[in-house]
Amino acid sequence: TNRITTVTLNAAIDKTYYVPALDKGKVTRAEKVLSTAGGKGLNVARVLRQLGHAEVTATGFASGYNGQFITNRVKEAGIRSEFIEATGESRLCLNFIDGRDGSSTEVLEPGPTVSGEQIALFRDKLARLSAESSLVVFSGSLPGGMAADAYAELIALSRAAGADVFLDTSGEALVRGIAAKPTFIKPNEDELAALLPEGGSSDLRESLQKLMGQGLPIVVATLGAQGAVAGVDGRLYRIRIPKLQVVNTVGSGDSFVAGYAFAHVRGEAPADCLRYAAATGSANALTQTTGDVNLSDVHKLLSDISVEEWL
Ligand code: TA6
Repeated sequence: TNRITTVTLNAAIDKTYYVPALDKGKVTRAEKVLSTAGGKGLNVARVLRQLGHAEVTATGFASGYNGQFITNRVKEAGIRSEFIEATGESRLCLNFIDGRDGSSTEVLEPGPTVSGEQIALFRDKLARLSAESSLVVFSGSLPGGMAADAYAELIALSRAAGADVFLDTSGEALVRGIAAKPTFIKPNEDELAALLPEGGSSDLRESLQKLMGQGLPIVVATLGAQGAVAGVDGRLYRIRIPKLQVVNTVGSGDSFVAGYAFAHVRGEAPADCLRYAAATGSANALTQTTGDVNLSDVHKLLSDISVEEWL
């Protein structure tokens, strides 16, 4: 089976507000509001479907009326919905796009705390879903109630069930999660340094090499308009993207992960996975909706992206 399962432990309704101007202490009226099923893993799941991956399952915690909105949207997108209901209401994540310069300002709610009983139910579900998946992608922050090393434990569980594992998170959850040696991580530039015991170096190449040396096969650092740098199976790569007519960059990191996963499960070479990932991440920035790509944009972008070995 080529099923990909994405894990969103703190699912959200992502709301994007297009406002003429966002000024602190002032009233502004939104011109347009877009609502989607969010939290990083759900963006990955949706974009995988848009790329044409048929078998996608989404799991994690979703709660209350907001949880119902989220799971309805998931099903409408052709994704198998396997969420555990937690207590309370799933969170809202707000993104205000300022009409003057197109900049994004995000406000993310903490979301509900999960109980030990709910975590146990989730573990059982994850074990079952992992056994029928070739890849499990863990994305986003941990909800209240889950320990900082939760990802390490869940990764081990998915691995034991036979699935390959990607991890895209930040902070302490990432620092502790990498102990379980996920196949793919995507730290930002600051996190790269924080992941190395000696505080790392300012040299990106050295940081990537050290992390690969720790047994992490694929390490990618995305650099916004500058593209990305990556270490894959012992080799370093530099990825450059074209200048984009940016509309909404929120979810571009998740779209990058979806693109990489899509090519990776098809056995593509590292440079091709990186090119497909960068095209998918870039395509997301061209649409108004968070975690949303047009396949035609992805295909057009592919030829404008350069992937070179970084010698
Ligand atoms: O990557 C963007 C985004 O997925 C938003 O859509 C929003 O839901 C947020 O990240 C959530 O991030 P978190 O790490 O808290 O799960």
